[in-house]
Amino acid sequence: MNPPVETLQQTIKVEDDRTGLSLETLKRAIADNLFYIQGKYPAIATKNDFYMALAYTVRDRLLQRWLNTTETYLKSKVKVVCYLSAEFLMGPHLSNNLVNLGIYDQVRRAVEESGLDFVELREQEEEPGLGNGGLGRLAACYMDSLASLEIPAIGYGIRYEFGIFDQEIRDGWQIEITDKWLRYGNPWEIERPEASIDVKFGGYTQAYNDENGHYRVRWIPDIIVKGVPYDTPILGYKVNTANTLRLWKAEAPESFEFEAFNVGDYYGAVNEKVVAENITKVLYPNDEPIQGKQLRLQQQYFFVSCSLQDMIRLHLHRQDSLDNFHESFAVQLNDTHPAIGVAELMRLLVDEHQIDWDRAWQITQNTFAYTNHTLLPEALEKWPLSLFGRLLPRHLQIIYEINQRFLGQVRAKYPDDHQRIARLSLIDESGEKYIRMAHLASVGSHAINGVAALHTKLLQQDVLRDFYELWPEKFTNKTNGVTPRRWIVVSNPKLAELINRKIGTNWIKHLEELKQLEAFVEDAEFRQQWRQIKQDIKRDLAEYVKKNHAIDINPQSLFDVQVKRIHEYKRQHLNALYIITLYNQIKQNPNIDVVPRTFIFGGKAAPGYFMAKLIIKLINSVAQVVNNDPDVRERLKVVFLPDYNVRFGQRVYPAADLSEQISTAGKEASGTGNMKFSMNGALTIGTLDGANIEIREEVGAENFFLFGLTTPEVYALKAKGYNPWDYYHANSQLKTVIDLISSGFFSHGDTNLFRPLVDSLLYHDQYMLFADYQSYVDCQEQVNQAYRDEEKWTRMSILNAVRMGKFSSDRAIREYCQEIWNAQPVNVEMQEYVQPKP
Ligand code: OX2
Repeated sequence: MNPPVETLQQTIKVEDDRTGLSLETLKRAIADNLFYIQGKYPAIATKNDFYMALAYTVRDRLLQRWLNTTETYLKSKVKVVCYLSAEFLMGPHLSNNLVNLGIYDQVRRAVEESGLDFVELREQEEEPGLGNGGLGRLAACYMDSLASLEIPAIGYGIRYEFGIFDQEIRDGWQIEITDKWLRYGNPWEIERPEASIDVKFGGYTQAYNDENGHYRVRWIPDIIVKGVPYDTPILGYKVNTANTLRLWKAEAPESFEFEAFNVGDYYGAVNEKVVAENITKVLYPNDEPIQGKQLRLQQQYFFVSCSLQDMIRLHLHRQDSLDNFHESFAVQLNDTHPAIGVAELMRLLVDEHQIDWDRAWQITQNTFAYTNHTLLPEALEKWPLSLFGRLLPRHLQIIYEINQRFLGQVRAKYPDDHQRIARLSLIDESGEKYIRMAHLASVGSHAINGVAALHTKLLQQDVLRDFYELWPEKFTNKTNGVTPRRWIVVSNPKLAELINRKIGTNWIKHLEELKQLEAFVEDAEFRQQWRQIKQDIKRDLAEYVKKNHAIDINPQSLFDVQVKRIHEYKRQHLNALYIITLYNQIKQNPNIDVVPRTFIFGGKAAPGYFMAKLIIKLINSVAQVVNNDPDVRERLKVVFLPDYNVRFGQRVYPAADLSEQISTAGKEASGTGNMKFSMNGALTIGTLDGANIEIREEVGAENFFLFGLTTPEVYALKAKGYNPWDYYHANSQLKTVIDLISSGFFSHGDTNLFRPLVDSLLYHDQYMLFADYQSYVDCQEQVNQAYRDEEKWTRMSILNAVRMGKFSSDRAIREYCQEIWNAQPVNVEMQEYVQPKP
């Protein structure tokens, strides 16, 4: 037992190197950390050493808030939101923490007065790329908003040793390089081995009667893996709240090694360790599920089990009974990756805490809520029953039990509707048997949401239609949002400063207040300032591209940007078709008056996604021809910038004039890049898909370049029988473009290179590029006309940015809190640091 607190602790005032904010103190702290943590003095320190010294200096200044926050939550019985996500794409921490602490300028000065280059140090940080794209980045924006709104929250996920691969482009092709983000250490995390948790895998189950004669099941596993938590503070903007991101690393439990060692199987013991540690080695680099990969299911179960056991421990620390677990925690499932949590919580409650099934089920349903992020049928997760049963035998039994009771309910409501029952079942029995994870999530949750209005509607009508008919009250829409802290204040400080001068700083936490700036749209001086900022940032980007990629781009040209994962439904190749169209126009008439444009692409392709990789190759091949043709005379430039990530996003969104959001209607659940561009004053060319629809509603149809089929039109055309050849034959411009690719013009005469891509368009065109082609080209012409009128364009740009209030992640999180989680803000009081007596 620990001795009473009073005898151990005394309060001391700390205005020292560890927390002080004066210039002198900050400078001393950096020097001190360099010496005592990095073990270096300036003469021999690397840039990274200086970065680490700086990072620790900043971390020291948020620890007090972090500890106070944790303590506040432990002491009171407030409800804590637990965001379960296999991905958290946090981006660099340093700048964000400086902004949220409100000490950016002060620390920058201290660094500079120490004779160091602040920007150079800032760029040293390795970004934790623990996500693939939108889904992981959404989790990161939501963590920022939860903390900024002072909502108690924990983000639970996986500490992958290798995050998303680094992308290089060689000879126009994507090459994947392993991401060794932990190589030089991670100053933002703290390992908490004392809070480790055991997770079981494999083996078999045994029925038995307990001392009261109740029927029970125990699980005798094959192996046990230890989950070690690594905690990172997530500070809110100018508040005391610092929530925790808790990521689990898999290790072998020492006891196992020891046993094996005793029986002489030393190598076997070491191998066990290797197998265990493999679980959190690498992030699967797909934005679609990897069907049937055992390691992936192990990852999912591993982090979910650790997290739920952790919650139960925290709960029992605050009270005696698990009966009101759902009043302690609201658990959000970020897509189906953590959906196994439904069965795991049932197992923990029923098997390990002897709660009866019905009560456990009530608790479980009241605890979970499920967010769906995609309608693509190939992206709906399902696990082969055989694999599942081998790895998680007890969970399979529990899922059968859940299913039996659930289908009983369905039968009562729809007697004899066997097809409906088969469609709703948690088990797909149409061929090889599968567990349908979206069904498990839907049955085990009290709320189900899509991520944009259209997406939620389509969920209700299509993918989850039967569930919607059963429980319409469970469904709500939660349109995505992004954090204005990172996506304006951190990434676009010049714009933030202009806004601050006009309307103060309230907008940073109340984005809808940007509306006040509409009053300045007719102010010529303001428009000039607005333009100048965009111009300066474009010049910065041009310099960066020159320095890092040795390509000249013209900062006066229209910056047309498409950055996102490479996927056929996102239609980067439609953009490429337009570039070739423009190129052909110039070749036919070299003196044609075109608006100079720089086409900027960025994005990674899943390593096994052949067509996506071929699209990258096509873009680079077109770039090579267009950029080197003297007839083009620098009027068109095409650049594919390698290794698109959060950091590069921060550079490119503020520099964009035009944002490409051109997915086939009905395919992009929401999109979040679309919001980041618009907030930074880019205009959108887009389809009526995902959140584009709502963005257009907010900014006004006259400030949005709309083209393409609507979702009902897409469905109708598909139903009628879509034939891409009709478009090919009817549209000579389109035919010329396709023929040029086929001819080998962009591939040094190789007519085979792009054949798979061309054939897939001509023979299938699943994503209907040909149907939207002419509408896209015409719309791009409207973009050109608008860009020629500088004042008009600036007005449109301003109106886009200032009408984006709805798309703050603060709005989204407020809605989740009110309509799904029933979570309230909690004020964290700053206490003085309490140090143990010597
Ligand atoms: C993405 C969706 O594709 C995107 O439209 C959405 O904005 C984002 O999630 C955040 O909601 N994996 N990534 C996504 O869905 C899945 C599955």
